[in-house]
Amino acid sequence: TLDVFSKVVSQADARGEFLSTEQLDALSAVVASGNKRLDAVNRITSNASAIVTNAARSLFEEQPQLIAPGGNAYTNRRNAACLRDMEIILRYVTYAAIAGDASVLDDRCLNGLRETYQALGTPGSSVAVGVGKMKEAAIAIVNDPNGITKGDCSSLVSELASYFDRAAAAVA
Ligand code: PEB
Repeated sequence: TLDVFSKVVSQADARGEFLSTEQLDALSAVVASGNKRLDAVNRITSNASAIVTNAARSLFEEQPQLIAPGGNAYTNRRNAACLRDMEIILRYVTYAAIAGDASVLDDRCLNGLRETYQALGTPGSSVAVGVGKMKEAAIAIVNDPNGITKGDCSSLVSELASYFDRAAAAVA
């Protein structure tokens, strides 16, 4: 698993070249927005359990068949497994956000997840809906102007959104 710096280094090394101006500019932007990135991940991390439980509650409200007899999240054990899965996915999204690179999310969380869900009879499209709900909540928390110096977080937020989208697409 790589962060945005090691990713660029390995790409350059694979070609036996120095870092390009474009690569250096991109890394420069990552450094310049470093405090925003740390604040965003800190906010999501501090609110992780609320993000997960609210998303799951809303998913089960929309898709009550999941928690009805015969549903994949029926029984406390499976309901807990569902919350746990959502938390795992959110955790890896925060890792990707801090690394500035999706590889940790891909390699440690999403790789093979679709097949796992198929084997378990877990509806991946429902997991994807839950992930989308976590995305909306996380972005709202990151963009909350309370208690922070107002700044432009649009590029960081779209990067963050892309990690949630990637997780949703991997299981949908
Ligand atoms: C992936 N999820 C489940 C299992 C695994 C994962 C490996 C089987 C083993 C177990 O139950 O613990 N584990 C999880 C993950 C990683 C990992 C993401 C990444 C590193 O190691 N059921 C629903 C909802 C959805 C859900 C749509 C949103 O109806 C999830 C939550 N996952 C769910 C459920 C189970 C499960 C297991 C209910 C239990 C299924 C069962 O045992 O029948």
